[in-house]
Amino acid sequence: MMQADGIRSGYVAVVGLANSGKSALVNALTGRRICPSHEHPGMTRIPVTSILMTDDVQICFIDTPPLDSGSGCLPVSGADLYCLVLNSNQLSAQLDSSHVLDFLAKIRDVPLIVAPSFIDHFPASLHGALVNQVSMAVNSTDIVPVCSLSGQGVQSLVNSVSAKIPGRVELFPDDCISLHSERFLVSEQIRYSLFCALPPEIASTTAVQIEEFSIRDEKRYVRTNLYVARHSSKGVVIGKKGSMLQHIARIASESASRIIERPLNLDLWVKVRESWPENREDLVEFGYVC
Ligand SMILES: Nc1nc2c(ncn2[C@@H]2O[C@H](COP(=O)(O)OP(=O)(O)OP(=O)(O)O)[C@@H](O)[C@H]2O)c(=O)[nH]1
Ligand SMILES: [Mg+2]
Repeated sequence: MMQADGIRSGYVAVVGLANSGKSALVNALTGRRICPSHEHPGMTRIPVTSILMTDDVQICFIDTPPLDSGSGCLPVSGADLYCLVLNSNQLSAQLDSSHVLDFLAKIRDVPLIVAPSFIDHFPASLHGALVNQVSMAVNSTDIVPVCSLSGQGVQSLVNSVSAKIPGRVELFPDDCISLHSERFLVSEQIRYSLFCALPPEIASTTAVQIEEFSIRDEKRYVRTNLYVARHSSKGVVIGKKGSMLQHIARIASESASRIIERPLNLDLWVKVRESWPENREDLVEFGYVC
């Protein structure tokens, strides 16, 4: 049902197994690279929102941690719609996965759209077969194959999602791009830059903690501590004469300043918090668990 002002709004949780392409898809759907997307599995550790505003709908997409990483609970409750992303390269295995089957059993009456991703790995003549395979396994008539890198299928998916968005009034101001603070969005881009620059075993055990988030000389000044879990990692993160740290800062500044639309002065400091990934208090402090 359409409201008087013509805008309908809703929440769409984008779910799937690790590395199925959820974050890349949310970025393609909204046209903003708010969600860190990387080949390292488990890149998304907590739900991240990114909002799409069109002439008639406002959709808050919620990128979620992998179904196979968590507690077995629904990744997000209260969504108006779920979009299940399945990697087409492993379609049979993903459809048979106990995590996917558990998820499908739990969502009950919430509408579902399935988006087989990575269709660029298949000739167009096989895309129909992918859709058929999904339709035989999943109780959904909305199956939209996508490639997030080229954008193929993304507008069709926006159309399918829009058609299922409820008749609720506009939830957020027109210029709202995410429900998170700028500070959080910047810290996620710093975390992403670690994966781009460092070996995965060091990136995944380096926590990001912003100490100061202020404006200096019309730039966003961000002083950040990077906590490594071992003394031996500190030198790797700093690099020869600070070269690695500069490389990390360059990647993070470029991606973060695009999101917050302001130049960034990123001041990175490397500290050691021995074995923090094994310490629950540290995990809570760094935002990895609630
Ligand atoms: N070729 C191709 N690559 C893709 C596609 N979608 C995502 N990728 C790449 O696959 C990798 C994983 O994508 P993500 O979007 O980070 O996957 P994810 O499901 O969010 O992963 P987790 O956060 O670990 O659960 C990244 O390197 C993406 O660039 C696609 O449709 N085609
Ligand atoms: Mg992700």
